[in-house]
Amino acid sequence: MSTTEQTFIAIKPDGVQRGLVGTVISRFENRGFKLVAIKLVTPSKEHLEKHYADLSSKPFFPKLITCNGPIVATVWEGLDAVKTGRSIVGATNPLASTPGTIRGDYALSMGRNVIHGSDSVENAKAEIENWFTAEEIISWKSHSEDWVY
Ligand code: RTP
Repeated sequence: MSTTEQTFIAIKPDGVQRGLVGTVISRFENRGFKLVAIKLVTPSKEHLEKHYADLSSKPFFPKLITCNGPIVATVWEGLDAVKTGRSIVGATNPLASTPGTIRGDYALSMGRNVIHGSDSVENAKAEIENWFTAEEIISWKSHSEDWVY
């Protein structure tokens, strides 16, 4: 069953450095999702450790939690935002990411894959809480919604 959801999408340091912030935002706007939170942030190691806690046993974890520049943290809202968001993001490994997805169009390596997207509604909730306060999530009426749905 389709439900209205929120998902956490972050443009990673490589995406920011490459000037892909506008491109990523456009992809989500164009699909019909509503932006409800956004900020540029240079995360601490502790913040990244919390975000990637489920990957703490992986050999690449130390690299993952080493901050090498600002990221753009965003929250998007809409029908099936988590699953559809993941399909806009594309597969983790650029060898498997389909052209037309963000990673399929812009990424060539696992460590520099431009973007993060929540992979479940439960993780989206936890990630949104990790990156934003409740006051930073803006509830607003988009007039285009009536034409998307
Ligand atoms: P993300 O969390 O960034 O959206 O990525 P994901 O769900 O598609 O993939 P996940 O397994 O959660 O991995 C998180 C990030 O870790 C890096 N990674 N490197 N073998 C490797 O070197 C490796 N595997 C994963 C990637 O940057 C991946 O996005």
